[in-house]
Amino acid sequence: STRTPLMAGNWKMNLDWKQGLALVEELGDQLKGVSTDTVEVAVLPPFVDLRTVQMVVEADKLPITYGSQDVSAHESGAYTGEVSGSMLKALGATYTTVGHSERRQHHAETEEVTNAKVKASFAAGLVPILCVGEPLEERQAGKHVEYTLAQLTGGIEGLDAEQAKQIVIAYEPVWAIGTGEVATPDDAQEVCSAIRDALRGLYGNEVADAARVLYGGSVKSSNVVELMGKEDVDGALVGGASLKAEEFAKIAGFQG
Ligand code: G2H
Repeated sequence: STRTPLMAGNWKMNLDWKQGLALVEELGDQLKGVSTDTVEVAVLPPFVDLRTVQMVVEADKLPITYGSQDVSAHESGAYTGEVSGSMLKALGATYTTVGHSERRQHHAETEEVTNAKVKASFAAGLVPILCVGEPLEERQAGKHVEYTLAQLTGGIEGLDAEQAKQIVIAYEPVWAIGTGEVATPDDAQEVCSAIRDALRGLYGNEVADAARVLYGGSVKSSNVVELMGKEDVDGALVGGASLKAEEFAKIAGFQG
């Protein structure tokens, strides 16, 4: 396919700014051994680390893009504690994660909020990485595709074709997150291809062939090659394994 693979490191609530600085510098070093012409490497640090990441990436001209783990649904104003898309854009961010299952679970983010955040991202010139994926019960009941597609269509509602083309969808089955239990490559392919088919049905071939669909959930250097071998898996959203520069660079260098 013509889609450039994306390996995005979701640091979650880890690393203070000094540790984040050390990690991004080390990642820059480690990536010297990786052909970054054919893969895009991104980091998604906590808000308070973003300025540091920006400075290192710009100063050292690192082949790393970056973004946030969340964004406000609102543009600006009296929303104490929130961070807007335009603030992130001003830091040079390319992406923002939206609707991660940890946001849905622990911060009660609804489908409506997720959709509003997706729209706020585009309005600010950011590309949302929309996370979708089923909990264990839905998987056991065989309803994982249905459940995930409902999150997808709810999350992208109202987008135009240009936006849908740019969006990144991350399929993260909740039972595989941070548990060490990775979905099999076939499990990942089944849902990633269903996501692409849904985009095809809604927006047509051009959008479906351009939009990147990632897999997330316990991705490591030891399982990334197999996952990336699947036709509709265009990259990975990596949590735990993105906190070690050497390991994350290995994941980014999956093509050898
Ligand atoms: C899933 C993933 C990154 P981990 O949340 O978003 O984390 O790789 O630690 O399972």
